[in-house]
Amino acid sequence: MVPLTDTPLTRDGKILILAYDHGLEHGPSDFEAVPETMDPETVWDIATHDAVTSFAVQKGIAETYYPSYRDDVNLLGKVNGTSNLWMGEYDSAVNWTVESAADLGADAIGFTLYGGSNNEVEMAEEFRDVQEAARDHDLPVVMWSYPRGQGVKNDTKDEVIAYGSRLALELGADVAKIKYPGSQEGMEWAVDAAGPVKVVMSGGSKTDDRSFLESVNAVLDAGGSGLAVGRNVWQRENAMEMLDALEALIFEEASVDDALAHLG
Ligand code: FBP
Repeated sequence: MVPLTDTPLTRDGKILILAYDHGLEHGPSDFEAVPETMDPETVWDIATHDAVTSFAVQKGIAETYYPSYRDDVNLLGKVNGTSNLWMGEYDSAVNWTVESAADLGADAIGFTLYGGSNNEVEMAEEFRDVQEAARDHDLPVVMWSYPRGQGVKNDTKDEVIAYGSRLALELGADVAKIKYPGSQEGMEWAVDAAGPVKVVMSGGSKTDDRSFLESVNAVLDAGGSGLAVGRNVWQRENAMEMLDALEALIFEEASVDDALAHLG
């Protein structure tokens, strides 16, 4: 494993990844809630908040904007992804090489693995190549570990989510990004299953302030290392205030009520 304390991916051992690959994964409708977020610069500006330990984007958004933000943002190069227009079994095209991301200055690499998909074998082989190339560049690897597809009847079951975090350990990731199982117990199982791999919760669709912060708090109480979040930050008009709240909760051990006080 890459010692994460020596990388920009963590702050005091905790992680807050801001994700903005939704234009590829979901399409431009995700930007309707706050139309300014269609312009990547709006979200790059949000990513300069101190709470954000790295910003996860695809190659095109990285190549176009990272040169203007390299002093203020740590880049997590998300090297695979698929559009919502794809209607086949779950899969994710490798759109970017680790070498190219490293040349641009990436601080970490991100990769989606759909365990249980009929494409799992090919995806695991692609992950092997990405992970080994990342090791050559001393870059930590974050696995978006989402068991999905024909082999998975219920992707929200605790056992399935813990299997996802275990896959990250087995295959050599440094951080596992998993869906929140819905309870602290479920999250504890997923954290245990990952061993020394740090586990972060995937933000999910936008919810109300308290429910969102309570789920983040449950993740931290379960031994999770933080959050990888997109819509629950930049689909809010007060994205910077939400990051103030998350900074208090994740890095300053504030209570949910104290964190909520940052929201106007
Ligand atoms: P959110 O916090 O908005 O859920 O973003 C996290 C993320 O993993 C993104 O990186 C990705 O685009 C999206 O969720 C994929 O979500 P799903 O596959 O569930 O549609």
